[in-house]
Amino acid sequence: MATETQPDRTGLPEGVAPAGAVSMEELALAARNHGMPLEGLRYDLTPVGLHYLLIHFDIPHLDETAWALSVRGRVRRSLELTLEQVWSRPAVTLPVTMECAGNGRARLDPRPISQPWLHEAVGTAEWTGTPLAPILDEAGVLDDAVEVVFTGHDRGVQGDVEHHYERSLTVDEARRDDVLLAYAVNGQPLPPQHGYPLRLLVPGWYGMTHVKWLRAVTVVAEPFTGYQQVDSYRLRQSKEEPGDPVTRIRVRALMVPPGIPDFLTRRRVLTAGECLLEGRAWSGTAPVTQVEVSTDAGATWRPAELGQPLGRHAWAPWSYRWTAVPGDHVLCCRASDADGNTQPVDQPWNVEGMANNMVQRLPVRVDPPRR
Ligand SMILES: Nc1nc2c(c(=O)[nH]1)N[C@H]1C(S)=C(S)[C@@H](COP(=O)(O)O)O[C@H]1N2
Ligand SMILES: [Mo]
Repeated sequence: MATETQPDRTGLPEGVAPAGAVSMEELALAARNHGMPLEGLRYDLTPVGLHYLLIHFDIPHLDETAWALSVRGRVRRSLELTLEQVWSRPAVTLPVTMECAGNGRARLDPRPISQPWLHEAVGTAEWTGTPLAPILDEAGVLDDAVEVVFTGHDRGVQGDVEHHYERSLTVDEARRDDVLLAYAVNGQPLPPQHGYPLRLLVPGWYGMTHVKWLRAVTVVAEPFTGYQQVDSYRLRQSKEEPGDPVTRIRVRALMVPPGIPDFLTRRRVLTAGECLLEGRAWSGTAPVTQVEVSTDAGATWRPAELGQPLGRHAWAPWSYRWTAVPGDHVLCCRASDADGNTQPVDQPWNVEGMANNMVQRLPVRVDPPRR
């Protein structure tokens, strides 16, 4: 008989589990919310079906003829925008790398119980939409406004609190000219799973900010205290602390796994000789300035060649020529940005496993050339 063995959680606080085996509940989340297979790092723009997905509740089934966006709250006049009206406004297309704030969580010890991402909760797409700031101007933001709340159509329960998925930004952040209400991705209408018919796009910020299936934009005079703002997406050592909010994407590089994989373990096997290691690097705070590669588990580092990104908020390609010699090796890559940030080798822990950017470690076996 199959049993669902739960790991021994003695002595651990609620919401975390020992490193290693994930639960059936985490598996169910992982089956709904898929990552981008790391070979997808080869594309400048991630094909839509390969882009990672994170959906807290259910994908809403929305009828575009009935859909409208309400702009309301601390504004001189409320607006109701139909999809036609959104489409007829000035359009901007931006290549943007999006990463889930929980990326890498499953490797922490103890492991925060949530969507068990390994490395692949990232993707880069060309998003098309209309800038939010002129819409806020038309509505006329009142002087006492402090934040703008973005509400999705999806509703569910998290931490015993029933709510619509909602997040806020300060008025200044919401007015940045690259903040878009997006209706297309890679030249196609948004598919249901990515927020059809309209989502928020906030380049540089972790994924949770880019609210999908928008129904309302509400200007408020008090800081927003919804579940996804103050009970989640905080950097803290215990659930009792308020913690700091998760905001912009920390610098990170990932590598296309070289060679070929074993089906079950995904361990990589390569043939000795010249091997081009390649990947992408990004940062939501400042341009990436350097990527380094280690082929000896982080003991020594050498600079990789860094290419140009498609845009300020898109990942940059990098490559490194490695002469692979037979044996077992651990490959690593790490990026730095113009703010002087570099990826950590050991990840500082936090309750929700947020904003991880620890160096990727990729064990490979190099076989002698076949004769
Ligand atoms: N309405 C709504 N928006 C949402 C979410 C959600 O569950 N509901 N998930 C957020 C999170 S945590 C992430 S990482 C991104 C993922 O966007 P994607 O699925 O298009 O890649 O959407 C964000 N926007
Ligand atoms: Mo996320």
